[in-house]
Amino acid sequence: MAFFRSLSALSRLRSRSAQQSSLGNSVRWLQMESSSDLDLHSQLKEMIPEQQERLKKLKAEHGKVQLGNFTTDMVLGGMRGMIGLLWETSLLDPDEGIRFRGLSIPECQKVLPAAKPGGEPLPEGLLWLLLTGKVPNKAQVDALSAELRDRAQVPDKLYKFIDGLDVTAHPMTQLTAGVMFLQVQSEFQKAYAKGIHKSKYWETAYEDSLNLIARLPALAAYIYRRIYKEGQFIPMHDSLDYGGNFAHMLGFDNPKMHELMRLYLTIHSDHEGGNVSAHTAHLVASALSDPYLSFAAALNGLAGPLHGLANQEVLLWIKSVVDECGENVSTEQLKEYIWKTLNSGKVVPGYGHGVLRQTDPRYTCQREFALKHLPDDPLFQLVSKLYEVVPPILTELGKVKNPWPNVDAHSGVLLNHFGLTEARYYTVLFGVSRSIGICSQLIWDRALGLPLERPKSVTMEWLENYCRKAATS
Ligand code: NMX
Ligand code: MLT
Repeated sequence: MAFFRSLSALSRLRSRSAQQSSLGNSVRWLQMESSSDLDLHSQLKEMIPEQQERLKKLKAEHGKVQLGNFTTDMVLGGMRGMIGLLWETSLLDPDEGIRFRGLSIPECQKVLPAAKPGGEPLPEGLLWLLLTGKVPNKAQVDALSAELRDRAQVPDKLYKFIDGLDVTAHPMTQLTAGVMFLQVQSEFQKAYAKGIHKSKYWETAYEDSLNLIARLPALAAYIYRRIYKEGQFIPMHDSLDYGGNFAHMLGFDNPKMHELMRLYLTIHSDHEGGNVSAHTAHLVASALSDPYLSFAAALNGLAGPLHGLANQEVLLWIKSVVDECGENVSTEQLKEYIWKTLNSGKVVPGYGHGVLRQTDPRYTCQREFALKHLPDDPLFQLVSKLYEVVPPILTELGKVKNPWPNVDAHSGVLLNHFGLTEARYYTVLFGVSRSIGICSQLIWDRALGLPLERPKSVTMEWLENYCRKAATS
């Protein structure tokens, strides 16, 4: 019997390593289970010295290797394409889209543990993957779910503080203010004030990060219920996973909405380091500002309409199409509406990207979710129609580098379908998810001792003189 058990364990391992080789080589698989295997902190502690050595070797052996030239266009054009940051948790390919520690979204959907067989990945599993580069098993993810629930308590004073804000304040403003309120709990800040050695920074950054990730759903749900549900609050469930619990506290207990929330929180978590929110957090954290300060800064960037707020703008724009043309809008009417938007000097929200040059795989997996769970939803059908009509028009404009939809083009109609109709709230969901990626990298920033970020800036006069000299030499 024992022999058969070990045979089947062996074949499980074999099929895992076969999967591993086809899934990219930065991911490792966990194969043993002891109590320390269930503990994320112990796993990290074990990995850190090895990664510190790796960075040291990279600097010593390849520190002077050129990574490319940069041009005046890049300096004037928002640093597109300039490599300038180390970001370990994910990498974005312009055509393929995001890979989390080497794994694409469909691969994550396949290998990360789900709440039930065949379901969407649990965001706790993604957190584990981003932090360690290893695919966790279900027991590890369950342990992390329980740990996050244990850390989720927020002081009542937080709610009183939020109540002191104008209820009409944008939900993102309330979220950022709430994060700043929680900053007094920063263990990193306390340890730094006591003069802790720099080799120990990551430990308290880890504490703050896990506490912050754990506490955000309660804060975010409070803001939602305060603004839209007459302040009738729903306490945390004592056994649900992170995504399920968040949906529950918001007031949504349809199992499909729980699945949507798990998928949503997984796919919005990280998009390499150069996007506005991640880069902001990385920059602020490089001054040794604690995770709360750094993440609050990131949220302020996410609240901009060219970044995270685009998810709000998309649903409002789609609803304005319906208001003006009805749900059964014809292709001709749709084209006219898009041109009207463009001719009034606005962007078509949810389309285009600073890096991507194809349809965002985050869009595609949301489309697959819609095809499975809400194929007849009229707004989903409108989103599908836009996919056919918008790209040729943006291409015709002649200046748009990527005419394809991004993550925000799809998320609103899914939430709207399950009753979360308040578009102004959508960026808060993005923010809760983004904490997972930003905090994971921030812990590594501290573990690797990454330095203060301080690029060089120049004036137009400096550039003019430099370019003149370059032309004559
Ligand atoms: N609608 C109209 N014009 C656009 C669009 C669009 N969707 N996308 C790009 N353009 C314009 C852009 O405004 C710029 O015009 P101008 O030269 O007059 O300033 C020109 O095309 C070239 O821009 P790109 O180089 O293609 O794009 P860039 O990297 O500068 O900006 C975005 C990327 C995402 C800011 C831009 O595509 C956009 O504004 N999209 C709509 C807003 C949106 O969906 N943002 C969400 C991005 C994802 N996220 O969650 O963060
Ligand atoms: C993101 O998820 O951060 C956005 O797609 C923007 C970006 O990557 O620049």
